[in-house]
Amino acid sequence: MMITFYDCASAPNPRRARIVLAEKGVAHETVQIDLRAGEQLGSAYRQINPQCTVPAMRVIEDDGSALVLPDNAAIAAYLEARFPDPPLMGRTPQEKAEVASFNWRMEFDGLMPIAEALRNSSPAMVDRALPGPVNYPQIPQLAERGLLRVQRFFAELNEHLAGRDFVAAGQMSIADITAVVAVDFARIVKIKPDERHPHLLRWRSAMAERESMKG
Ligand SMILES: N[C@@H](CCC(=O)N[C@@H](CS)C(=O)NCC(=O)O)C(=O)O
Repeated sequence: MMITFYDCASAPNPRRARIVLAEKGVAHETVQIDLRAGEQLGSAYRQINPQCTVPAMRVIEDDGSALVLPDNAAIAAYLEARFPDPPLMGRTPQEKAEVASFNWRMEFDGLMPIAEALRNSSPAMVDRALPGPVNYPQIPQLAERGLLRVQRFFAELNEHLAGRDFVAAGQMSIADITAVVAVDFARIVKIKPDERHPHLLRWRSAMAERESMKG
């Protein structure tokens, strides 16, 4: 089998898939897509991923069949099924449900408001308020709301992590990965955890010990 991973070293969403690959120790080749230069919208990449986003992954199976995974959800589901050890999406039905729920919350309450705050205010992203093949104008009020939601996300995550080592199901999972990526990416809108978030800071330091988190 051969895996080609379409990455952008500076972007948050590909980092999530990069960490999953590292946690599972999956061999792959990496191709960097230059988002600043708009390579994701060019015809070459569009043919690989019509959604014009990273991450994406191309898999050539041993029988020669090929498959393109166009987003984090597909990549995580595929890697978990193909390389079950270590599990990152829970083991039992209950754990799987809890991980899926928290992963979505980390995405919706964490990554999304950061993206809203950044993409609706940055002069470099005029008309690129959403990723993907269609241009959308910025809505400045969404940037303001995004900042409020990021603050709330930090406070809620901190409370949730009191007495817990992991975000969901008492084990390392994609919910921790999405949460780490969101917390780190919040720097781009000048929000960082501080003394108001002791539980979050403890969890983040423990996560920093993992080899997968270093990239
Ligand atoms: N839901 C997608 C979102 C991917 C996404 O938004 N990626 C951003 C980079 S972090 C992107 O490709 N942006 C391209 C653009 O801004 O044009 C996933 O998780 O894979």
